[in-house]
Amino acid sequence: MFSKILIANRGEIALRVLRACRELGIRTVAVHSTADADAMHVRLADEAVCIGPPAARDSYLNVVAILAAATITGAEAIHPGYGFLSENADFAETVEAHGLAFIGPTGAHIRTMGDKISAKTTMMALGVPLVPGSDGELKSLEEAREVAAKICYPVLIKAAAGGGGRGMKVARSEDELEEAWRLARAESLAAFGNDAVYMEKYLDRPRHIELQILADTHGNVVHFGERDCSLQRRHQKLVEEAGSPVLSAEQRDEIGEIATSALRKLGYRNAGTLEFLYQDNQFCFIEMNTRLQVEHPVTELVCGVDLVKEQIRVAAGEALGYGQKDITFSGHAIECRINAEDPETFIPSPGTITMFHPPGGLGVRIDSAIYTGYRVPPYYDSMVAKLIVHAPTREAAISRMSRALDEMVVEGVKTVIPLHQRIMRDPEFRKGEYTIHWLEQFMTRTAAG
Ligand code: MV4
Repeated sequence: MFSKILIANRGEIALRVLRACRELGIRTVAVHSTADADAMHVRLADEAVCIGPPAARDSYLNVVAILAAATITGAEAIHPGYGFLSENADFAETVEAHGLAFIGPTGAHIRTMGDKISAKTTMMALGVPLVPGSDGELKSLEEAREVAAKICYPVLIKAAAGGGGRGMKVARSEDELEEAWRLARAESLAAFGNDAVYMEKYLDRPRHIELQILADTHGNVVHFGERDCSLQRRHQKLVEEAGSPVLSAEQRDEIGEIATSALRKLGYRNAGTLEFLYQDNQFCFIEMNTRLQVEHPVTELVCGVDLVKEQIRVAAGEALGYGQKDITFSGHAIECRINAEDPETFIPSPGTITMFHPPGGLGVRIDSAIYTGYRVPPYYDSMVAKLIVHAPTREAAISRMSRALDEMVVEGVKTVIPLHQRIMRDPEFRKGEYTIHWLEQFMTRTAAG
């Protein structure tokens, strides 16, 4: 096992990783920008190194400074958290070239999954179901026309380097195809410096369901079930649940078996998430995330597992020590992301938190690095806390979340707490009847004034 880990991140996830290290008896090195000198992860770590000015590109994305910090402190491994360098294949390889362990998959696997076309081609070859679409990259507008005619409109043109919906255009009929083709390529080139695109049949009312995977370096691969992340706005997730309100245990076993056997054949290691669109009782793989995700706590609560400890153990070469049949699912968990934003416009609201009172009680978990007097800096994303609840049933979890949201106090900055309170009380949400479009429609339907 490692004796010292450097945490290449900030905020709640830096604290989350630090807590796992503490429980494993591993010393921690925090890195921070000048804007984060008073951050909780810096205060709680055994050692802290300032790696640059506030802008992420000069600090949390500064590979040279992070490697220097690891070297001077004698860290043996780096945990990247999520965001920042977590899905940067070159970073993972550079870390390992310096004789340190990267707590995550190999650079090669990160690279394969980072390109959406190679991710799909790889998964298809391994027997994972996909959305009908082009066989890899579209080479010309003519080819786009032919594929669209075959799979039928509406279709989507997507960027190979995409993510977060950028470079993605719908064509509802052949007259819209040329424009979609041109815009998708232009947007993709501008955003990612790569104009490779592919095509998929457009699914009009899918749910976003993802599967949590964990693999060791001895060929053992397990899954920890699914999360339903359909409640999002402009590709920002707001509420996540485990399990999905629409999936049966049999369906979970079935997609879990397909996914774990695929990743076993691939020789994947560490944590990963397969993202699916789920519509008409069918799973269609769209992308894979090669990192720990923001919403991992809902999985931890229903499975009773510490995913960060598991990541560290397998990165140190330990075998899982358990199999799929040892993983059981108990009750229901919900996470609400608490962002320092206006609850109607989602405009960020940085500033000083004049009062923070976290909710508590049975089945309530808060993952957060804020405290009374903390200044939310304007340089990073606006999530200040994750409120996660666990209860025997979905209905009880929703009641518990409502209660916990009522107890939670964050003063001095605006937060999305009032929006979460409205969602938890909504009859459609309570029935579990929602798709990826639900939140946008809900905001319009219930708009103030
Ligand atoms: C789709 C889709 C419908 N049909 N693909 C959006 C970003 C990227 N992760 C994939 N996305 C979508 N791909 C097909 N064939 C709808 C979306 C989509 C979406 C997916 C997951 C979560 C939220 C979303 C919001 C809008 C669109």
